[in-house]
Amino acid sequence: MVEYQNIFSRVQVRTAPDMGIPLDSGSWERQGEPFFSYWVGKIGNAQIGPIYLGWTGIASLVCGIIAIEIIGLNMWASVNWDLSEFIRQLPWLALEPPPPSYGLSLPPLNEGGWWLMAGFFLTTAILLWWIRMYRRARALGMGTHVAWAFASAIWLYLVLGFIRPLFMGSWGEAVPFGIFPHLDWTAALSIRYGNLFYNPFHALSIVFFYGSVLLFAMHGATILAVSRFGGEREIEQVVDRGTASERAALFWRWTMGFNATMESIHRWAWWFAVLCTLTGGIGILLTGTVVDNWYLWSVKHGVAPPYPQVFPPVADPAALQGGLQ
Ligand code: 07D
Ligand code: 07D
Repeated sequence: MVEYQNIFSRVQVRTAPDMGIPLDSGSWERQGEPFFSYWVGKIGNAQIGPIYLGWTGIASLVCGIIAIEIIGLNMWASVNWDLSEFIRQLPWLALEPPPPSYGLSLPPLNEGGWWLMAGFFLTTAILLWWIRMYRRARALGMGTHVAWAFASAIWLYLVLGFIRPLFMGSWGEAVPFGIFPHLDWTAALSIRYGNLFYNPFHALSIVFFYGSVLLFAMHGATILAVSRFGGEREIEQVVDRGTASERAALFWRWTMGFNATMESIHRWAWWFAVLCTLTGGIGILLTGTVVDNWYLWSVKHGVAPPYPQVFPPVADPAALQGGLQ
């Protein structure tokens, strides 16, 4: 039976490299001499390249490299250009957004200007990459589902670093660049706005996040389990349900009474992934703009109980007779 517990790919196609379909005249040539790799073949297709660059791809890479360079050099400067300290402290180093006093104006470079510039180039890189994905899908006559799923992640990214700061009137609201610093920001935002757990959109985002993991595990495991019947040839199994998809369906109908189909499971996966960042972005956009304290909001709406009055109310000393006025 161990023979059928296949976790890593065991079949590798070795033939003349597949160059892909001919492209229309507006497109670039695909770049690079294709080659095969045994170890890459264990986790995916053994053929590497050719890659399609195109001008959106090149422009995106250039912008991405500029962004990383601005971030990296600023971090390096913050440890006085000491290379070993830069490497040692890298996870803690940051490029911070401007202080709140600058609002949405252009700050000096060393007070958030570099952050603004890095953000501009990173965002441009991400948007250009989105265009690239959309256009490559169209060039292949595919649907644009991947691009729209990516758009949902970009939505959350834009809310965090651009749209919400715009509504709040300050770049200082945005996320810093840095590995631990961006976690500190995440924790601080939650505390500042009364515990993000009480934000129903954060809860929804978690539902779809956990749900994506569960669905991915269920689907991946199911297909591996029926791959001895050709189950990984999913498309054939959609249009001509074979014994693999029959068994996969039956397994879930037996164990939980309901089953997705070979087609619908991919819609489940797509929607769960997309809704994670879609609901998340809504939750963050409401935070500080519409709702200032999610815990008090929950108390008001009967979701959370108020804290019991254990101690007598505290009087503000300044308001007492004889206090400083
Ligand atoms: C596995 C695909 C590959 C992608 C990887 C990430 C960079 C950044 C930059 C050194 C699943 C590549 C990372 C290019 C390098 C510098 C300056 C995707 C896979 C491997 N986070 N976050 C991480 C980003 C936010 C949070 C890790 C990005 C919000 C928590 C990595 C963004 C909030 C935890 C990272 C972003 C938040 C992390 C691993 C953008 C709320 C962790 C990511 C653009 C959502 C985890 C030390 C990963 C960790 C982690 C990147 C935004 C919270 C550095 C690029 C502001 C709680 N985040 N994050 O595997 O270990 O993703 O942190 O919005 O615990 Mg984050
Ligand atoms: C960040 C989308 C943008 C990414 C893009 C990718 C590159 C790199 C490199 C290829 C991740 C660009 C990529 C540039 C290219 C290479 C190599 C997606 C991003 C465009 N939370 N929380 C979430 C949980 C708490 C907080 C979501 C759990 C505390 C804040 C998720 C817990 C506090 C925010 C989630 C928990 C807090 C979130 C993120 C538990 C901290 C957000 C979904 C068990 C003390 C974000 C509405 C996601 C959000 C978010 C989970 C706890 C704060 C479901 C499980 C209470 C501020 N939290 N959280 O997909 O949307 O992110 O909130 O405790 O902003 Mg949370």
